[in-house]
Amino acid sequence: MNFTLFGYPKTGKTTLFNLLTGAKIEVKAYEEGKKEPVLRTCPVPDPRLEKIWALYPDKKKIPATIDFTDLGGISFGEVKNSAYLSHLREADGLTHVVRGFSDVQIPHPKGKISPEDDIRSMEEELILADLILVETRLDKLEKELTGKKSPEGEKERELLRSLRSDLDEGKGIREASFSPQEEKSLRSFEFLSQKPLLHVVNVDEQDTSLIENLSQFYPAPKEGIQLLAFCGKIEAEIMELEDEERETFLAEYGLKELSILKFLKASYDLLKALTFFTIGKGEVKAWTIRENTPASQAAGAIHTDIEKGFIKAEVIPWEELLQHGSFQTAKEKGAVRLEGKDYLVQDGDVIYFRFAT
Ligand SMILES: Nc1nc2c(ncn2[C@@H]2O[C@H](COP(=O)(O)OP(=O)(O)O)[C@@H](O)[C@H]2O)c(=O)[nH]1
Ligand SMILES: [Mg+2]
Repeated sequence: MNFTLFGYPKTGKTTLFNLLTGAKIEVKAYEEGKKEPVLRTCPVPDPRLEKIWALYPDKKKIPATIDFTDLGGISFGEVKNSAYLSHLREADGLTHVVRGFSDVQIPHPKGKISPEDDIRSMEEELILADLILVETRLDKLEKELTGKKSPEGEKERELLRSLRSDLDEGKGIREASFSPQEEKSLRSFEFLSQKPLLHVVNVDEQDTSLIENLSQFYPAPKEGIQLLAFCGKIEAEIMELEDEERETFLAEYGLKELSILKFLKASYDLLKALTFFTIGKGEVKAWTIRENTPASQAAGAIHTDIEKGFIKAEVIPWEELLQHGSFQTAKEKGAVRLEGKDYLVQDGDVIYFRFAT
């Protein structure tokens, strides 16, 4: 799964990307950074994996991962023309990094630091990019439908017209609800205002109290949108320190925790993702999938052969596994359930897949 970091220039995108992924890409005050998007995979810390692995310390421990892309800056008003537009459309979720810090050396293009204005502008820009897409498709569809009967085409036209009127009113597509069929016909558009959106405000070193106090930036949260704040400068400095010193410095700056855990939690929530675990011959491993994934498809995350040859899933919630001390003991006690291919995998399930080759 991919979360793409984007935003206006000099907001702290690369700073955040470094914090999330441990990449050490240089951040600069004067030049634009790298023009090519950079992708890194971030291991997801998970205390449950640690506990399961503690039952099998001889095996390797392999965390789940989530991909982040650092996209580079987009000028105000330019999202619809941006060379990055297709990258935004490819993403599973969008992280909009918002300038909250003041620095006279790094002027804001609008001359004013106002996270709430920039959040609003960006949401409007995403909606505008979708509106253009809808209108282009509608124009084409109108031509296709002149003098020709196509119930399917007419249905699509009706749906797109209703989207157009929502977008015209400034409503993002994620605010509308669709039938499964409509959902399917919209999927290939990859609408930006339908993607999960995380606004991340990079606050000033003087304003760290805002991190826990976000309502002024975004008074009315909407479905599929979340808001977080962090201070890039302080966290980048803290990451330079040894592990033991980090806690002390966080406290000194009045920060509760490093933001990575908050980001990952928000990302999982927004993507409606969950984690399940497997205990293999040589490794204890965590996997990320979407909510409502059937067992056979979850098996496919591991290997397509396991999906193809799926027979049954042996399932136990991680906490119960810990009570029994091992998968084998749990099985002997009858605590491991046998589930079929349609079983919807739950967050925290430990699964052994039976399959035929
Ligand atoms: N004062 C201050 N400067 C920051 C902060 N975060 C980033 N910067 C500076 O802003 C400049 C641009 O940062 P960068 O992460 O490259 O932003 P990007 O252009 O959005 O990728 C660099 O000089 C950073 O040191 C912050 O929280 N406070
Ligand atoms: Mg950058």
